[in-house]
Amino acid sequence: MNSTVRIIGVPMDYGANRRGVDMGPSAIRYGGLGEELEAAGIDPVDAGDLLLPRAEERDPDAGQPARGNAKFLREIEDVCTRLADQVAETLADGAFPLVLGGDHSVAIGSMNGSSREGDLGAIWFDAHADLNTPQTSPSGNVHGMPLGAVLGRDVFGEMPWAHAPGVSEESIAYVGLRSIDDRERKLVRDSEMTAFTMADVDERGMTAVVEDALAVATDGTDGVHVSLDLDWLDPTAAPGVGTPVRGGVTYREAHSALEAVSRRHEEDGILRSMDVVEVNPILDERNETAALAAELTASAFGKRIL
Ligand code: 6HN
Ligand code: MN
Ligand code: MN
Ligand code: MN
Repeated sequence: MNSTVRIIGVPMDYGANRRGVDMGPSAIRYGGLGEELEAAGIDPVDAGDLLLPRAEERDPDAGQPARGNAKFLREIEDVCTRLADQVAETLADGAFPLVLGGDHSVAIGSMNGSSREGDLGAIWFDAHADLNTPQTSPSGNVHGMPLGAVLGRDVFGEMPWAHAPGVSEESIAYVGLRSIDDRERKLVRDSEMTAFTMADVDERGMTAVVEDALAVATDGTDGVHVSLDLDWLDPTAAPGVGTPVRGGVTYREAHSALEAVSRRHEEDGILRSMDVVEVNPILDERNETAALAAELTASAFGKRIL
């Protein structure tokens, strides 16, 4: 990794159904992010956190789209618009934007900012598909919609802050998928995205799957966004998340996945931006999920055992 890494914290929980992920940025820093990145040979610059109102002070229904259900959409628009500007500014300064969530709706802002000046591929390390829209969501929680948003599906197509024209389906690869809503299943199947489920990881091994995912995300794009949702891991390794799903990635598999990303980046500088999301310190055990988030980030930036 050659460029400076700029850490941008987004203490946002509007998109999740539980309070707590708003403390993620602090917990990941406290979990050793700075030290871990230094061990990877990176000198991070911390830009601090975006300032945002507490969820209790806001009306979740105030920004509802005329069609569909998406709680706190007005607040999420405000935060993601500011985040997208910061991410774009970071890239313009020649630095690497590392965004700490917050719930997964922060990825709407990261990806919009990161795709302003070129086509962006993405690797989605997550138990979930996050492809809902206000029309399809069973929960109304926007953290289940970031890919639906950047792809401009349904009402998101009318929201320029959400739809990122530089992101297209064929450049997105899921890794480790295992929890998909009934309506979402058809959406994933009918899409042009590449989905590597946990069954693919079982069969082929993590490294091979990630290398294929990288091939998808780099083909015809100018850079790759890595979105790391900590519920991608098995709850035994990462208990501090709001939507845990059994049968997830192990501690070692997770490291090997992000090491594969960094190997590819060392070859041809593919990484453009990253977010680390859904750490919930209230549900965590002695901050271990936050510390793991810090470790995995360092793996992505080239930290090795030896
Ligand atoms: N996440 N598919 C469910 C929903 O409510 O749309 C769960 C989404 C979880 C999202 O963990 O980022
Ligand atoms: Mn997610
Ligand atoms: Mn998830
Ligand atoms: Mn589009």
